[in-house]
Amino acid sequence: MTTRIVVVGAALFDGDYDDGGDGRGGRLLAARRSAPPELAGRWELPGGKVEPGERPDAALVRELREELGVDAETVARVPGEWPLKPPYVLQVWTARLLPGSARPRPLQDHDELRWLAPADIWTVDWLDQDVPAVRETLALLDAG
Ligand code: 9L3
Ligand code: MG
Repeated sequence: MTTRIVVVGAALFDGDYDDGGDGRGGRLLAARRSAPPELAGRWELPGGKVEPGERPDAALVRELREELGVDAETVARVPGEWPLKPPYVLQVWTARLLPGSARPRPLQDHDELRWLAPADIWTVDWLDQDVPAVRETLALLDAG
């Protein structure tokens, strides 16, 4: 039997998401992977593997601190789950920076960060598995 391991990803926003086209809405953080070689250059929702006994949302806060040097909190689970290379599956939470947090910077596994306005979401080369996750995140926000 195969153990299923959850990988958590953050849809980290810098303000309220707004598709109104006035350019004042919140932006989504995308992170470009620098490793491993087969994923380098592709963009993702930052995050990583949940450790044994760890709550997924706590894992995501930990990963954001390790990878980006920020203090963040999760807001809501994005419905759905997306298969990665077995045994991994991807789950996503919307998240925001806590007051007083440092600005995100690429500390591990990434070589560039970009805040994407709603109109720019599809201008980066997302990892294949992150495409449906990003789409679902935007659908959730548009519905709310
Ligand atoms: N992964 C895919 N999309 C994401 C994340 C955070 C991770 N948004 C994949 C890449 C790796 C695996 O999950 O193959 C574990 O991620 P990490 O621990 O290397 O970040
Ligand atoms: Mg990671």
